[in-house]
Amino acid sequence: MADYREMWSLLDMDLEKHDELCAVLPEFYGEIYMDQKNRPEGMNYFNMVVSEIHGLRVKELNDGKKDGKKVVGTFCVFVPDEIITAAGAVSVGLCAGSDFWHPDGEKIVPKNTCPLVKAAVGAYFGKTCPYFQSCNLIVGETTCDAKKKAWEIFSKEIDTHVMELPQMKREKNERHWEEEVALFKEKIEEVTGHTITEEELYERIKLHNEKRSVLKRLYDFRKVDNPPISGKDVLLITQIAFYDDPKRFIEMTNKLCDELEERVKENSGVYEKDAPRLLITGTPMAIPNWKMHHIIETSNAAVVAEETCTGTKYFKNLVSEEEKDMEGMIKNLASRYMKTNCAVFTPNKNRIDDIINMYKEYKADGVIYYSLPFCTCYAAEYMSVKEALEKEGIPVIMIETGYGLEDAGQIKTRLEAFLEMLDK
Ligand code: BJ8
Repeated sequence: MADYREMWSLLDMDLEKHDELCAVLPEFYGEIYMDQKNRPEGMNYFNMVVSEIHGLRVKELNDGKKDGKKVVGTFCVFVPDEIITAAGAVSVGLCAGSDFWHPDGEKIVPKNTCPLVKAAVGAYFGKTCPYFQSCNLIVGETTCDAKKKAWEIFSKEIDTHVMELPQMKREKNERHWEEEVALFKEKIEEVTGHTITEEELYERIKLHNEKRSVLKRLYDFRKVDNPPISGKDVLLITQIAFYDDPKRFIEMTNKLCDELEERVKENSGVYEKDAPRLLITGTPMAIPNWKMHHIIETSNAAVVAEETCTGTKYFKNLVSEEEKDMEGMIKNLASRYMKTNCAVFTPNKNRIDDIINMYKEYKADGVIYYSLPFCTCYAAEYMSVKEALEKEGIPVIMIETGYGLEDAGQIKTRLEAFLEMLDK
């Protein structure tokens, strides 16, 4: 990575502490990613993005800011990127996936807070994340309790807008969500000083649909008998989708998909023959949380899909392109986002259907129910998911784990026992 110290210093970052993070990431990434066999060439672009994670993209954001562009940080797949980008602003995902940020987070939130929230709080207040430092606005949502309280903490320091996400999906809740999406548009217009036109919003709806479609194209390659790309690589690409420039991301992912198409024709895969195929469901895996995938894929098994927000929840369902008037587009946006089956909803039966359908579609042999510690909604939902999967004869195991590697050996042992009992 080039020298960005001047930029980081202008962003008021804690340079010394940030150096510690920069010193460990390349080795960590190298161990997890660069040793994979038969990796597609197209992954070179994503390697470059990671190597420049706190450099090039942050520079792009800050160059844009000099031209008046605003940066908006988000934490949940319910926040409509279309509205942010239609106003000429840039959207970046801020969920944090490393325990590097926990000590700073624990100075502010209780130790027994979900690792994702604790890391985000630590990244902001420890001044070690240039994305946070670049934001003009952050957008929260009323999803889980940990996040709701985090918005109150952030709002003392930075302009914070909270979208009130209903916890049920009745018709009145859908109407309420539509109002929230309209209010969000007003807030974005206020922050950017730009009134979004119908043409601008329509163009952005098409662009983000295109991004969803390219991710779907990528995930479809994992359905074949001999997948041409690892689960670890696909997870990385999805994580990058949250902060890369959307047009460039679409172009580079399509390029990779062209290569994967050729690989499928040549039957060139990345796993051992007959490797057990696993579907992961549960809490999101923010970058650089690659722990579960790494344990699975170094245990001679394959991750063939993720029913998570850093998986299919991010791109499933397109926004209807039928309406071109503002009211119709807001309605269509609200309706698409409300189809996301997050465990904060009650009831949340559709998530179970999604898991069963994906198990069949991706020809999985078993399901890993992944939960971050202290995430009550996902942990509690395990009981009903397990019951439904068992009825269908689908093997499932729950693994609750945080970001630290201290329990990696124990997880590997449990996983190996689970793999042995799969019908392979
Ligand atoms: S739509 S999953 S991105 S809320 S893991 S912080 S729920 S205690 S991240 Fe999420 Fe939106 Fe739902 Fe997806 Fe809370 Fe649980 Fe932590 Fe979580």
